[in-house]
Amino acid sequence: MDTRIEDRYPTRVAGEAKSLDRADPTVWGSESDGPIDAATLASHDAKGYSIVEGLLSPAEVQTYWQELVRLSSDEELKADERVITEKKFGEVRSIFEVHKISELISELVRDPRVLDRARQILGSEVYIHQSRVNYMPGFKGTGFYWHSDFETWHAEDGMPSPRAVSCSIALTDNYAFNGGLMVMPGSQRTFIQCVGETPEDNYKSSLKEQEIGVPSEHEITKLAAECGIDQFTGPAGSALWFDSNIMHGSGSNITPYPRSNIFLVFNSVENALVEPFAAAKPRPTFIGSRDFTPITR
Ligand code: 6CS
Ligand code: FE
Repeated sequence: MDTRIEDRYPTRVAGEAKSLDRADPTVWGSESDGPIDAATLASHDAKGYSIVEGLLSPAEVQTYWQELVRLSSDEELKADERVITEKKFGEVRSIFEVHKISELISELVRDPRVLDRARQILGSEVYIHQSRVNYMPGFKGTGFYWHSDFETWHAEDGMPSPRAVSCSIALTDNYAFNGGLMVMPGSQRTFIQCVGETPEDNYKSSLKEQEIGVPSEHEITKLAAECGIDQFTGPAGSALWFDSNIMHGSGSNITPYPRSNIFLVFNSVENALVEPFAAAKPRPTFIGSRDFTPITR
């Protein structure tokens, strides 16, 4: 662990897990810093998430959906370590570093509708910490248990503060019944410590089913009582912006309707990764990028 950086969010503890107050803002920028209006910015600051209806047009959705189908049926790509398959049935579950694999998605990262919002929320220049497509296929897509992304990114990638934001763009209609993402509004203001040392190469199993870096049922119950649970549903093309530390999860999908989303994770260039705070070595760069060059158009 890099001794020069104070660990303000200790986690993967041995004893009893505690919940800590967040020592950082949720929104760093202001209304004049980008396209998000004051009311939406204030709501994002309070709830830790905000929704943009129709971020992509129906025509764009069609183009990106075809790209996702192309990627998931690329037999050569399936052998790539960046492709994670479902534990039980082997369907493609996620494709990481998709902004480097797909020219189309690398353009989306630079699109002002996306890049300018990320810069405004984080109040600085930004770079991509992680990008992925989560397919959540029909019938066999398994969900993601409750977790804070930042808890993992802090422990295993060395992200100092929760000054990162995810943009989840729906490429299929997101319903309550096909694995729509659930979030606990306001939970980003509390850092829930997790119990248990990080195993060697934890990512090789955690990206299929996370067991370490998962809060206790007691903590989740407390947080749900305080914050409640909202669910992101909406037509393809809508986008959910959510704070790196918001408690979230999704159920499995037994319906015929896939819930396929592109996730772009922006980190502030002021929050560059250091050594992991609770792991022996950093995860591979396709999961936690160590190229902090700001994105420019
Ligand atoms: O470990 C990670 O970085 C990934 N795991 C989850 C469950 N969400 C964030 C990210 O994709
Ligand atoms: Fe997550």
